Amino acid sequence: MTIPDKTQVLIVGGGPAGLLLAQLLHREGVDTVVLERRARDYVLSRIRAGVLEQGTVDLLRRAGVASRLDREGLLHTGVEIAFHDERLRIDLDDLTGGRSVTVYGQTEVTADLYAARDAMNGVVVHEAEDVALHDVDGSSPYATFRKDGTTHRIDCAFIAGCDGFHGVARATIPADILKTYELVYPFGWLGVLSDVPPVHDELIYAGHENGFALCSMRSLTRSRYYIQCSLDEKAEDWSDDRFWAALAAHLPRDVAARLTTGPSIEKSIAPLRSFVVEPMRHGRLFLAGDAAHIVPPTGAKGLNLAASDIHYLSEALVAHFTRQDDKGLETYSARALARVWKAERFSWWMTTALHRFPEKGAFGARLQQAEFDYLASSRAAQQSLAENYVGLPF
Ligand code: RFL
Ligand code: PHB
Repeated sequence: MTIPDKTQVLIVGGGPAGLLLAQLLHREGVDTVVLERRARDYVLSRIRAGVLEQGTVDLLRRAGVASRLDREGLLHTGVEIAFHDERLRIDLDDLTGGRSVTVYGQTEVTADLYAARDAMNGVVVHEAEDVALHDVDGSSPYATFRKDGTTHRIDCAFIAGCDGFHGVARATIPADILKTYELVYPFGWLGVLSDVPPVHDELIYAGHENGFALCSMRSLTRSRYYIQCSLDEKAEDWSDDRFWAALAAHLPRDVAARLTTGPSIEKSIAPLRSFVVEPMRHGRLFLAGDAAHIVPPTGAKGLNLAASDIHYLSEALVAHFTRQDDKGLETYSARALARVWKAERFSWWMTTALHRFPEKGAFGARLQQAEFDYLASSRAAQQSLAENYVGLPF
């Protein structure tokens, strides 16, 4: 692969946000180069999100990368919320007038996007080290990086910072321009992937006095489970037996009784955080996805927000290159943030309603019970949950 010395849009980060942007721009004749810090195999083996909003599925279809998703994705027309031993089905289809979500792993979305990138002979520079962005607020931005010991420079018209929470793009924006909003939760999620049939045919988000648990899946034979854990836990300290016993102790008894256990394929701990930076644009640098915002995973919004950012950004860049229309670029940050903050609110609300917060005491626990009872008794409350869970329009 030869590394070009210029491109129209330089994309930092070869995760789902970066590759989806590359794909959408390619279809409109806009040239891109993707710089990714990690090796391709590493990127393709990361286990993350599992739930796609309908808007994300539609966008992946428009991008021409949904044929496997359409064959293998599991359509879910409902989701369960449990509290202690009580269970409540939220009928997404009925409450939202026919909308639903699709269970299809982020790992698969990323693999499909890489296959599309290969098919277009698109450049992804893997193991790009020390990526640095220059003159982003001038008229001729460029990136420098090292690959196999050689330093490269790529000039471009715009840079898309799709390099996740720990990336370099956000750090390029001067601190006095960027405003950061952050809430760190005093716990994490311990997740396990296992080739056992899921305990239920829909997801179960379970609030419990022992802590939150989530029963999710990747297919009818592969389960993904999470339990709330303290931040000083280490995944290595959790044997499979210890995990299955803890999971059963976080679920309604009738669900726990039906659990099928087996060896884990992957086990990891993720901290929970709410985080937003404003604005999402500085000069010719545009942030998208986890580079600009993080949600706790409770509402399944992270990947879906990355997708809606990329929808706005791709439209704006295409308008610039094909019609010399810069309105979309000028309004990108405000449009994206309007949707981001609603997803932040929803993810914070689901996290707060269902996790164990010992520091909130007996009053906090009663409020959580009241929250669940209200949800169980009010179609309006269920409708609010459902419309957010299937995803607000973009
Ligand atoms: P990514 O996926 O982090 O990709 C960023 C890429 O940039 C690269 N990079 C760099 N490249 C070059 N130079 C540098 N200096 C670089 N620094 C970093 C990285 O190697 C990486 O390849 O961000 P992106 O594309 O914005 O995508 C966001 C999503 O990955 C994320 O929001 C979701 O995974 C969040 N999430 C979920 N989202 C959902 O919508 N539904 C879910 O069900 C859901 N479940 C989850 C989740 C995230 C989780 N974890 C582990 C944080 C469950 C979990 C457990
Ligand atoms: C997952 O399957 O990994 C998953 C599903 C729903 C969430 C978070 C993670 O809210």
